[in-house]
Amino acid sequence: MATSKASTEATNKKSGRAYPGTFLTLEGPEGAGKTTQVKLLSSKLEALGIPHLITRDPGGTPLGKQIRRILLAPGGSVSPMAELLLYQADRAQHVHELIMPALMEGKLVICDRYTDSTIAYQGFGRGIDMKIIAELNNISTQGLKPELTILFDLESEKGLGRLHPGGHDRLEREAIEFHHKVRNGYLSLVQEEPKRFAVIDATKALSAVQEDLRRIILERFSDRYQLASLL
Ligand code: Z5A
Repeated sequence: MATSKASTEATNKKSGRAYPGTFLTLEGPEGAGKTTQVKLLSSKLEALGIPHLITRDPGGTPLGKQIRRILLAPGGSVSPMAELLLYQADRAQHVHELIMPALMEGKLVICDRYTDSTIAYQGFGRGIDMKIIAELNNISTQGLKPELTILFDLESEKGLGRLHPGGHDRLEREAIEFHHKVRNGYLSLVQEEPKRFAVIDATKALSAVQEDLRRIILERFSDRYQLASLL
């Protein structure tokens, strides 16, 4: 969907954002069900003709797919700082190549994981200095922040239990203490920024979680997109 410069500027003045689109991110510990839910949501948005982009971090671009392979390969040796920088390299490319252009076209952009994952996993999980993470998050995204972040919350044991025993990738195979720190990290982010976050109880049945997700999107963005039939 092409958007003229004049209409973009008009939308910007009205919304106060630097782009006419809407940026929403999904977060959560392992096995929370984000990927499953976003697929269900995408078919509905498609059916309603809502201009949207569903993407994921890491791995949203061709370069990101290569970085993702390195990051998640089981048994690979990646130091905490190298890991942090690889996630940021993926994100810099992702924002530049995919996310920002889609926002400039007025799309509803839904990204499965973003900067909060880095705070939760590399910050709370690995213990890297939060100031370094905040600075790198800001550089890699050119300051682009999500308007709304939906946290799919569940206990680490429950999420990991949904994956096959021992986990598939390098991060899933971390000790349970690491996963506890990640989950608690997310919960403290919600406390710090209650207006940006919405929390879904990810232990509910698939259909109930999907309904919660749609309801939140409908309530927040029906003034921008034709979402009346989303539920
Ligand atoms: N990471 C990081 O460290 N730093 C960063 O900055 C970023 C990421 C951006 C990305 O891997 C990894 O990188 C991730 C964080 C880290 N950690 N790991 N590993 P990914 O993209 O492959 O993984 P993920 O986002 O964590 O996906 P996931 O763990 O597979 O979770 P999910 O997408 O939330 O869940 P799902 O695949 O939709 O569902 C998992 C299973 O549960 C599946 O069998 C479903 O059928 C089942 N499921 C889903 N919902 C339900 C309900 N409601 N009830 C019962 N069963 C369910």
